[in-house]
Amino acid sequence: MIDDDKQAAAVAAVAEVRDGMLVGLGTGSTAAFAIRALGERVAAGLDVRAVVTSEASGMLARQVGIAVLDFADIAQVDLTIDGADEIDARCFAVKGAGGAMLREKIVAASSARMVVIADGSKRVGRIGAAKLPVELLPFARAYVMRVLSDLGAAPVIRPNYRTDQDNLVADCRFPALEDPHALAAVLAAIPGVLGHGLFLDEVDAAYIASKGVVTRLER
Ligand code: ABF
Repeated sequence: MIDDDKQAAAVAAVAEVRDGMLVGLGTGSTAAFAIRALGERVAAGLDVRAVVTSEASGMLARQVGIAVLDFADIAQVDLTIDGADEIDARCFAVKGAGGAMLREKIVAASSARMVVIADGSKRVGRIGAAKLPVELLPFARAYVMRVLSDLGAAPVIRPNYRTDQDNLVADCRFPALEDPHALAAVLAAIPGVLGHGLFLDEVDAAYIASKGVVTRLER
C-alpha cells in the first residue's frame, strides 16, 4: 500500500516533466518510482536528459533508458523530483536518511523548480521529529561531534557508512526545532560540516499520496 502511494506521488510529479527539460533525479525508494515512471515516458518518446543525486539513482536511470549527464557540467536544472523523510505544510523538509542530502541540496539549489514526493507517512505538522543527518569531513570528526553535542544534537555517527563523497554522516536529534532557519545557519557555519538534511527554501511543491489520493502542496 505504501508502495502504491509512493508510486502515485511519483507519477503525479513526473507528469510535470516536459520535452526538452533537464531533470534532477533524487535518491531513495520514492525517487526510484519517479525514475522508473520517467523511464516509461522516455520509452514512449519524451525527450529529456537528467542529472542524478547518487550513484544508485544514476545506475537505475541508465537502466531505464534515461540519458544521464555529469552534474559537474550543469549550472541549471529545470525540475528536480526527490523524496524526503519529513515534509510539512510550509514545504519545509528533512532529508538524508538515504545519506545523499549533500548532492540533493546542490541539485535542488540549481533547480528552477523542486518537488518532493512522498507517501502520507512523511507528512507532519512541523518538521523536527525525524533524525537530522549532518555530513562531515572524516578529518573533522571529533571536532564536529563535540560542536554538535554542545548544540544538544545527541549526534551518532552512522555505523559502517560513507557517503558517495566518502564522508561521514552524524545523525542528530535536536530536542526541538523551533527556528529551523537559525539551526540551518548554525550547522552550515561549522568548519568540517559539508551539508545537512534541512531543506527550507529549496522545495517549491510536494506531492503526497495517502490511500491512493494525491495531494499537492505549493509553497
Ligand atoms: C532521499 O531518500 C532522502 O533525502 C531521504 O532521506 C530518502 C527518502 O527515502 P524513501 O523515499 O525511501 O523513504 O530522498
